[in-house]
Amino acid sequence: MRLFSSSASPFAAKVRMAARHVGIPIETLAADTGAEPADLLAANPLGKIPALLLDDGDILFDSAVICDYLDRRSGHRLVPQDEAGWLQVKRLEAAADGVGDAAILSLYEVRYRPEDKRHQPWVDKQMRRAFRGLDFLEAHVGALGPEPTTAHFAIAGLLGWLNLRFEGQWEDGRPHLVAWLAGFADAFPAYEELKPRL
Ligand SMILES: N[C@@H](CCC(=O)N[C@@H](CS)C(=O)NCC(=O)O)C(=O)O
Repeated sequence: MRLFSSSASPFAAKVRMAARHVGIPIETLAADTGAEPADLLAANPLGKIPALLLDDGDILFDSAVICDYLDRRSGHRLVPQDEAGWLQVKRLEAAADGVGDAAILSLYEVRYRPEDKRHQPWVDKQMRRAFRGLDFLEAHVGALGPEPTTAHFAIAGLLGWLNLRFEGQWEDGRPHLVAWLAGFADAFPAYEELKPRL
């Protein structure tokens, strides 16, 4: 299996960690989404990473669907199958993914738009969304158990990425998330190797 990926992506880090946890080997292929390379577009018509190319040529995206696939392949070691557990994990995974989606859009506004074309109210809206999502995670992360799930990997990927891109801007008022990440890194030593990095 090959994962179109980048070292900084929070979503790719989530998939890398989930695959490592369940012992499914994945070869990572660095993809420059800005260049829209043909092999990435063949694996994901949306041109985004992560995208997974299976050995039989089948393709999968996005990170939530790839993690669901890893969950199925691993005999459900990533998502609890009881309804309450499933709801909790999928809700927190979606919240973490949504925070990442919003914060990335605000970064892209700065990265890809000429200064005179930037629309600050739109950036502000994305950041309000991201911070509300972080507050939601702050309120609920303590209820996650010790056994790693897709929610753990989504939150850890997200916070690792925020430490790269928004250091000093997300931690205040969110002590549970800060402590949770430190605890996760202790409990899942591969985090240090697999977390987002520049
Ligand atoms: N919600 C998606 C988000 C994927 C995503 O936005 N990936 C970014 C990199 S972190 C990307 O491919 N950006 C390129 C683009 O939007 O053109 C997921 O969970 O996989």
